[in-house]
Amino acid sequence: MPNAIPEHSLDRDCTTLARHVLQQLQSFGADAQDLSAIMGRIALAGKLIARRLSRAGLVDDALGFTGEMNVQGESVKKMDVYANEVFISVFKQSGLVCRLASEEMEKPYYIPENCPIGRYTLLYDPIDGSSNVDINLNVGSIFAIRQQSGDDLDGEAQDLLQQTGRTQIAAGYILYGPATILVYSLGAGVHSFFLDPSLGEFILAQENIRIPVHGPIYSANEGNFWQWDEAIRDYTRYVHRHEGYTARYSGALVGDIHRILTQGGVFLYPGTAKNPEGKLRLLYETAPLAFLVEQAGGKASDGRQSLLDLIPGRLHQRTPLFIGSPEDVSLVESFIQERERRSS
Ligand code: P6P
Repeated sequence: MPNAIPEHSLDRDCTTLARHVLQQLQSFGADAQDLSAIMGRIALAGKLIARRLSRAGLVDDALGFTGEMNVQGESVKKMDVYANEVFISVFKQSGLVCRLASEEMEKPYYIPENCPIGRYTLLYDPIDGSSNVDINLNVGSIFAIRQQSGDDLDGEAQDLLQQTGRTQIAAGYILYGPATILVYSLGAGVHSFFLDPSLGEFILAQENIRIPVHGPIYSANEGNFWQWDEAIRDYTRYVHRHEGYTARYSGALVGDIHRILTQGGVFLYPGTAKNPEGKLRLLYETAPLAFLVEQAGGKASDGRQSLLDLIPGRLHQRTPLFIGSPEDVSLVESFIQERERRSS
């Protein structure tokens, strides 16, 4: 009997995230199973957060501010707290990770049970772009997985402050938009999954995503124009004056990055005179995204060097971010180099 359902669509529907991880690693060994299970937990966190976001307007106490300030000095949204707790809850009893380091927590959360040394650390921004939550615009979660090294006896996670982003084992994001999608890399290409609510599964959509070498989009908060270095103002004037560029900026990093990953261009969050390090955090925002974008053939720098070569001095260290198509990131860097040449 001819196939009632095209073979490929059935096979695709069976390519869940957990299965894809094992395919990627070409192994069914213990480490591969652990990573597959970790990604499955991250997917579960994404489903729980997506469900909360879809009902937020109907659930008491889901929206608005808690009245607290986080370690970043930012007002905390109720959804930030909820999403942070979701990641803790899905990993607490998993036996898969030892520590969770989050934008929302001053210090890492240590899993209470006895955790074998050398296991994994989850670094995450539970809700990135939370200013969009109350107005029903897209937000995201950003995650990275690293191997714990050393014994961390003092509970300060010092090993995280001795490694570059190239030690990340996996990284990615979940974008909560009209559809909920998960984009990740284990270091062998970038792959996307769509959440099928009818199945409750993230199903493979695209493998080996490649970012265009150049694209029309530049994504920056031009409200900061007069706080930027002259080099970034030079770049901005350039794209204003040349055909073929268009500005897109959502106020939520994950959505802006996903647009650039798909259509090409560059996202900029430069430092300013007041905050030379910029706003975005290295360990759980810019390094995971740099890992992912470089895996897709893109580029990510702090304006002078690859973001993946930076070693954080503090858990919540911030970095300037220029990320996207290689030609567009290099163009921004060329304006920085030109200004430095002139001033030397
Ligand atoms: P600004 C959200 O608060 C965030 O961390 C990123 O998601 C976003 O790209 C950036 O900050 C927006 O910052 O200063 O433009 O509001």
